Amino acid sequence: PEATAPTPVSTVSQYACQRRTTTKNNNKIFTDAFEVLAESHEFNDMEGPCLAFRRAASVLKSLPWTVQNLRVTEDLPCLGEHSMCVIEEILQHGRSFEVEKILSDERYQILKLFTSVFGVGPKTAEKWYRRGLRSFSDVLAEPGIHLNRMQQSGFLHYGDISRAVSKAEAQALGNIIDEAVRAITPDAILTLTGGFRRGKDFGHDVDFIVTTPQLGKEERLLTSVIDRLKQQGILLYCEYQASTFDESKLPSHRFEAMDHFAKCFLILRLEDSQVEGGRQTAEEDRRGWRAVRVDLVSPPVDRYAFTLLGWSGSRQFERDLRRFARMERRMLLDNHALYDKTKQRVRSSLALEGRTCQNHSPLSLQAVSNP
Ligand code: DCP
Ligand code: MG
Repeated sequence: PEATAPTPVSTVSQYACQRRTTTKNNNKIFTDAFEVLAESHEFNDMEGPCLAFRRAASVLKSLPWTVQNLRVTEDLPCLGEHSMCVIEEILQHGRSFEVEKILSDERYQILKLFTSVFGVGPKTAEKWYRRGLRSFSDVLAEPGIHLNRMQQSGFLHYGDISRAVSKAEAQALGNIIDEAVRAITPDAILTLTGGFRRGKDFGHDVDFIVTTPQLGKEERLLTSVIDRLKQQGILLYCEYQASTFDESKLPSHRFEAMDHFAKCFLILRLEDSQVEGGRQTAEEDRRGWRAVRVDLVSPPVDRYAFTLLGWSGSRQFERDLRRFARMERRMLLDNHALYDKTKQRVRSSLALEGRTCQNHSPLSLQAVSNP
């Protein structure tokens, strides 16, 4: 229920992992504005303000009520002066002029367009922009621009992979991957993770963890799965990264570092007929299939809990979980392990299973308790 009387704000934690958050966002008008501001700072390589706006958005997303006056926000954590000004503007005028200025800025628009291509990050987008390129056709016609394989398929499948993936499509992909892993190892473990595990209705990709109950047997699982998808003719793109996992290493301090497990970034061909209830297709889209982004990660089974925890997201939740571990528990957490600095030992995965392994069927789309 959209309560108007705020719950006591003093109970809202500064850590996303200590806030119960549903998929219903009661403050979208504010959080959309913060997302634009965060992105614009990201394009200007200003990490501090970028993270500050993302943190502010995350706090507002956790509120079971809509912010209706500035006073109630005064006691909320993570809302700085700048965020407050934006909220005030929106409360007064229904919109933020600062945000509108960014949205109409050419550089912002172009960088946003370029980074929407799979394989193009802010650095590449900025490089293209500085060369005077302003559209996809500019980029594709520019002599001397080398597109890597990922970017080439990003352009090739642009329309499909910029369209959101639905729950039904995620489920259909789950069935395809399930069949592939089980043909290779009947007792394989397959789990849907990422945004769909948090109960989101739509995602930009579908994330899965695949492993085997026998330690070490997971090493060749992913390459076998990839071979099989290739044989089936549904592998449109694949970037495979072999494992560089070293179990003697302590958890990393850095958040943005990716984990070291074997993983692959794929684009798969999904037939409409494989999606329950059929796929919603527009008049002009009668091919009978679409391209979808899929990520697979394959940890050794004894690191399964940490991988599941690390890939369930959201990004802010993960960032704050690590910050919470470090600041409040003197522990280091990453996707591989949890290290207790006080006792100077690595904790077993069991300590985390209460939250992560809720015993629901591996491919179920049932949401976890804290999105
Ligand atoms: N993740 C992370 N750090 C990264 C990349 C990912 O912690 N650098 C984690 C958090 C994400 C999860 O992995 O929630 C999956 O990544 P996605 O980018 O697929 O994000 P989501 O699945 O949450 O959202 P979307 O619906 O956009 O796919
Ligand atoms: Mg995802």
